[in-house]
Amino acid sequence: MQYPIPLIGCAGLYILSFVILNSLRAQPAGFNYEEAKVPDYELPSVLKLNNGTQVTTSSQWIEVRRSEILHTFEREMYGRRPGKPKSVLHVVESIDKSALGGKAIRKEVTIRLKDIGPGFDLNVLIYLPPDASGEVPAFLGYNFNGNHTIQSDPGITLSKAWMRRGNEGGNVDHRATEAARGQSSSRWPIETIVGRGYGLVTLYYGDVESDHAEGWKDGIRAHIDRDQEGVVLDLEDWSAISAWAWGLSRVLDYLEKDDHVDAFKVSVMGHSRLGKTSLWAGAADQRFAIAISNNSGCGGAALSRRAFGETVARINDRFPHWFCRNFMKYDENEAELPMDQHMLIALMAPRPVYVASAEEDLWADPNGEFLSAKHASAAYGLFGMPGIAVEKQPSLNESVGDTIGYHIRTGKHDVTDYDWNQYIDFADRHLKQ
Ligand code: GTR
Repeated sequence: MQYPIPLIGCAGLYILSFVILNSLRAQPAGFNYEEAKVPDYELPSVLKLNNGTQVTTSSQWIEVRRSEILHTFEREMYGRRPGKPKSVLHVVESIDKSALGGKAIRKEVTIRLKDIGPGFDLNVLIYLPPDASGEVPAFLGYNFNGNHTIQSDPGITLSKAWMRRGNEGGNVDHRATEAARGQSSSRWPIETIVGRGYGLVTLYYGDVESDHAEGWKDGIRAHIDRDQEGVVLDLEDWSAISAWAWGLSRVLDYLEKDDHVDAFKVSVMGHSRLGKTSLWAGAADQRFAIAISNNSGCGGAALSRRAFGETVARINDRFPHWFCRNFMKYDENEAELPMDQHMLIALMAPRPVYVASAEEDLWADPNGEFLSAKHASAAYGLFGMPGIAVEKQPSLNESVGDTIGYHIRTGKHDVTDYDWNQYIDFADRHLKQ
């Protein structure tokens, strides 16, 4: 059968404009996407103390250099954070031992932050292997659109929180409806995760702070005014990313008490802005065994000085709430940063860390993510560990590295089964010996 020509024309045009629009959205115009146009830059040294002394031993790292770098990131980029809240209630809301047709145990837990404000709850969803009798290692990561989106399991409580997506993905007027169930399931291969002996722990990042410039008003930043040392913490001394990272630590507090999860073997994982969050969570809280950054890009794994794809000025302009006030000093001024993102990755040392890129995700600067991982390796050397152990970015769909893992896969900015399979293999290597 032949289609009438005008119909092909319209459909063709529609598809073409859809493809162009999508790629424009993924790779905004007016930014650098060419390696040859990366400016010359010099990275601050991971191994040089602020007073210029060279760090040569692991004890210098543990006792001095690590906290110097951590404080620099706190002061200049992500901000400080509060300590552990005093009054917290953990309520196990439900356990279903035959979830997903008997393939997993599902558990829902409320973490009620009582000293923060009435009804301030973190709603945690946990899947465990069906035969889990003792404690299992687990992946912990925020979801973007509510727990109910990670699987079309009708037993998951539908989130009542404000959603970033207004009228798409099953939301109406920024609130979830039944139609939102399972909308993000391609990013959460639960059966694979539990099938390989891991738990999956997730919660909606908007439970801690909604992701927009005024989100702090209903989030924890409106309620806490002291950092962990008891020093005054103004709103812009910290940031949404620090608040979200702090929330992950509160989930880990709960996991320390959960009989089914081994809290010494929790890998904190996140995609994109939540990958920036997982790296900062792992840096700030050394209880996390592994940190995993999936396509985290600018403000995450990618080196800021390369100004490839998204830049410091652009991220601060579009997302002024993600970083603390001081970070704005570096708009179009990356050379003045006293640190760069390789030092964020180095803050995991000697714990394992995994950085993943995607070929089409130029906005996130895949090579800048790789170079960060590579330059962080110096800190691992102090412990006699090889870090990434390769000089050049590997070919597509090849996972490399030792204590620092890395891959660049084909495809776009997303989380895929390929990514998860690498994370599970990496966790097997480091947590299951
Ligand atoms: C983009 C932002 C990136 C990345 C991404 C995401 O708009 O420019 O830094 O974090 O959002 O989180 O999906």
